[in-house]
Amino acid sequence: MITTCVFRSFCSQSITQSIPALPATPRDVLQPKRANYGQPLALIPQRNDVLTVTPWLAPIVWERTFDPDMIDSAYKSLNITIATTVFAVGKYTQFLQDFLETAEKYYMSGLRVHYYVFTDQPREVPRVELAAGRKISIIQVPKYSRWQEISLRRMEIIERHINETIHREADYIFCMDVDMKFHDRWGPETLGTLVGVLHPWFYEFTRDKFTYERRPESTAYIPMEEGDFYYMAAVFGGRVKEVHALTKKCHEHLDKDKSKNLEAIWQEESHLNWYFLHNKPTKVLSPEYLWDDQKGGLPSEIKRKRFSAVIKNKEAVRENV
Ligand code: 4YA
Ligand code: UDP
Ligand code: MN
Repeated sequence: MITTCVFRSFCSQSITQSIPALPATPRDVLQPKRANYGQPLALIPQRNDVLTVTPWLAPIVWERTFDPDMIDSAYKSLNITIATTVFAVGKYTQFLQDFLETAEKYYMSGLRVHYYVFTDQPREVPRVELAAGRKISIIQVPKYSRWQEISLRRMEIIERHINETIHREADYIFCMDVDMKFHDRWGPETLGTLVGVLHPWFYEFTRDKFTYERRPESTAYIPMEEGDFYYMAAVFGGRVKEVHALTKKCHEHLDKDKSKNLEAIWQEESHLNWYFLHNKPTKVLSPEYLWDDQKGGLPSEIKRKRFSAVIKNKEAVRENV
């Protein structure tokens, strides 16, 4: 009988021979240590006021979409290191103290964090007491004369530094602006293969209002009828390998544009938005993770302000304005 034949030929191979050994993925399969948490109810959404998953099924992280204790207990045992890059060039060294002190209070508490501070003035890096398992490396970088260039050159400097050292020293990486402060928990719920953050001013708008690069000559060009979200370049991250690919591609595109005397409207942020349109983030962070103190009171959808841009006097801190 035909059915028997098919059955026999299938069973004659041993399962272990026919399936090649698969790599373990301990960072995607979480093993929380505690069992007594609130049950996720399939018919009750945690949030009914915001989008919590993208059309490509990446979670959008908002308060109440995750259980912080469960996340903490799952990540604690993994022994991972999170590289965190921050640039403080020229007068921006003044932001380091608050950035680092508040990070020690709220950022990835209990986990290994390796800060990489890129500066033209290593002596201006404040000594901040770090919790166990956390350290700082200081890397000297040149001071470009225009603030736009200081900002956009971060892509190639991060690319190079991942190649040189970070790839051996960390599992995940976040790249952050320095004119920022932490105000509340920023934990391992933010870790993912490729992570972008919604811009605090643009998440309420439709794509035609996004300040993408609109000149077709630029490699960062996004047509009016395309685009998912407007991501802010003040924070991006992911697995080290993925962020290396991101910075490499953005660097290539920045160079290509430069050779045609083009600079995208929002420099590296325009290129980041192009990259995320074509390489979808596997996790998106809500504006809780990138707020702007200039916006005043928190709207009802922002339940917690975790990290925000400090109000700065641009004329006083930037090189050429
Ligand atoms: C930056 O945001 C800063 O220069 C701003 O001071 C602020 O901290 C912001 O980030 C969060 O279009 C009173 C209206 C202010 C609107 C600010 C809009 C700017 O949006 C741009 C893209 C870039 O992302 C800038 O970096 C961002 O400004
Ligand atoms: N930056 C710097 N020195 C400068 C200008 C920029 O170190 O003179 C770095 C710093 O990390 C800063 C980031 O580049 O946070 C982006 O610039 P900025 O924060 O001024 O941009 P904005 O967030 O205002 O658009
Ligand atoms: Mn900034």
